[in-house]
Amino acid sequence: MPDGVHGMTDDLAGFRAETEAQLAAATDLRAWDTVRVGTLGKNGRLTGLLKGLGQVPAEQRKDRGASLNRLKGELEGLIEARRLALEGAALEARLAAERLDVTLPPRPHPPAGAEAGGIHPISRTIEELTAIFGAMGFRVAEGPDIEGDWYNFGALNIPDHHPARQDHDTFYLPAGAAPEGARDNNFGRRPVLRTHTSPVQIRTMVSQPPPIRVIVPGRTWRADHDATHSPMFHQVEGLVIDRGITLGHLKGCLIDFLRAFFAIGDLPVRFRASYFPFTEPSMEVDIGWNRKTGELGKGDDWLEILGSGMVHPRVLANCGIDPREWQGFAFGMGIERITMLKHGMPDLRPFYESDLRWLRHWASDPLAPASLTEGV
Ligand code: 2U9
Repeated sequence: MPDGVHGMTDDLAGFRAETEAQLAAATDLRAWDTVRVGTLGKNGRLTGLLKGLGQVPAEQRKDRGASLNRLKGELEGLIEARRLALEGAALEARLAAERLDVTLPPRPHPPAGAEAGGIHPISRTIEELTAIFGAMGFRVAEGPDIEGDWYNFGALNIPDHHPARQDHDTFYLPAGAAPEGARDNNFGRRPVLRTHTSPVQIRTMVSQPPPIRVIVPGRTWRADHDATHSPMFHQVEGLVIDRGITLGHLKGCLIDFLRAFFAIGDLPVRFRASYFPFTEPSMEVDIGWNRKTGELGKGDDWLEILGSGMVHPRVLANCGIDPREWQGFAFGMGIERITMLKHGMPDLRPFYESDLRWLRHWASDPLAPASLTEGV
């Protein structure tokens, strides 16, 4: 039988040495895998030798088989050892490259030569509202600026003849201007720029079962422009729906909120009967202040700060919620207004004028967001 065919001239020690050299030359796991497959794989060199065993003359087969099996064990050991070595080296290299020196001093903020960005006072107030109401278990809900008539008015029990419906208050848009999602329930009327954030509470009630606790900060739109009114302004509204909710819950919640927001622990708060189509009874809420000095919490004058009430049973029914089982309260206030009062800002217009001097003066630190533990 010619040599070579049965591998008799294969120098197993040479094969081992060659494989060892190939492994040593494989400096990453890809190269290592090529060696592994070339040796132990289906068409690998060792596999080929084992397959050829059947053609080895019977008297040599036992010795040859034993040698090959020993070699196989050795090669498997060498290959595995190389894998461990390469993986270990890769890990070491990563650890060295990604090393963090935790003893370094913090980088200066802002970086040298750059101006720090700041949080706009409207955004800051929204952060504070979220921190205060968040601690009471409220979540933030959002919705579209372009609304359907039913969400903005109809569902809220605002009748057709209500002044808020008239063109001089409301920005109407051409039919078809509403984006996907706000086109439903227009009742064939023109889309509107939402005049309050209340349609978001309607969307919340329609889409999820009670209990509900949400606040809704966001942009609102009314055709009105002077020192204290802007055609675009921000509101925050709140809604609580649960079993057995009373005026007592409303009062406790709003008194706690006002004292936290204005950071005056004994801020006087007064509730005064009022009227809104979507709440019954309705109450306007005043805080104590000094009209002459503008100081909050002291003095004998009252300042109206927000509106509130128990959600009208018809509004609950409009949203498919049974008012005999569920009750709730709601409130609403202007974000610019409470921001101006808190900081003693005299004019509303600079909020939107992008005057860098004003922004630098009123911005707050982006690295120190509002939190109850810091005091808001
Ligand atoms: C639903 C049910 C009831 C929200 C409310 C007020 C009273 C209110 C104004 C304050 C100043 C708006 O920015 S402002 O002009 N808001 O007085 N808002 S109760 O009542 C709701 C809302 C949604 C479903």
